Amino acid sequence: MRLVIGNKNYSSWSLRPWILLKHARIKFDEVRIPLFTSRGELMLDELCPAKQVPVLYDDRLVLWDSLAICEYIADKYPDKKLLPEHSAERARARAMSAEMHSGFQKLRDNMPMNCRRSVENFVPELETELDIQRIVQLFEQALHDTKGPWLFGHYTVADAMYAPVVSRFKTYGVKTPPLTQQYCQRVLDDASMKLWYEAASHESEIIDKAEINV
Ligand SMILES: N[C@@H](CCC(=O)N[C@@H](CS)C(=O)NCC(=O)O)C(=O)O
Repeated sequence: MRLVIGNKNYSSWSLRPWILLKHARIKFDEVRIPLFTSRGELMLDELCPAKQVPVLYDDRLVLWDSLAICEYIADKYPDKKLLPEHSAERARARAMSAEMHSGFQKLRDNMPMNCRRSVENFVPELETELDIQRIVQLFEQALHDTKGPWLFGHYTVADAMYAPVVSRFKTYGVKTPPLTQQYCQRVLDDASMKLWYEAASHESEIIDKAEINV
């Protein structure tokens, strides 16, 4: 399998399938596209049917969307249990992942993932704060119901889908209640997340629109 991703510092959609594969210890090759550069544009044209990352290549299959890739990995490796086993829990994990995939637009616009940055005194505007509150509500509910340590007890697609949100909470200094705080720390301390951060720290490209001014 080959996973095409964007800049590790900025590409939140790329982090999701990448961390799922790493966490499940599934071997894959990776191709990194430096987004918003002329070389990156050529690579997007060549490798990405929707001109976006991530894209997974597996034999003849070309899969161009982060959530579809995560679901495919869960299907392909059932022994890794990357979705909860019980159907109701499975459905909840899917709803939570889908809400991330299609929602939280204000958070995405106003708090872009930026692993290297630590933004002091960030004050979210109301609609962004509402996105944060909804995510915290989802985390608290899942962690309360399953007793953790991951959102659905063991590591699932839902944890991978929310990994970039945890990164944003760190970058922008979002204060959260204890259960969520513990969970966020676990995500950030995870060996795979540390590998991603380490690689991001060595990247030199700057994507201006993801560097917010406060
Ligand atoms: N819905 C897509 C979104 C993918 C996406 O927006 N990718 C961004 C990078 S994180 C991208 O490729 N941007 C490059 C561009 O738009 O030129 C998914 O879930 O995979």
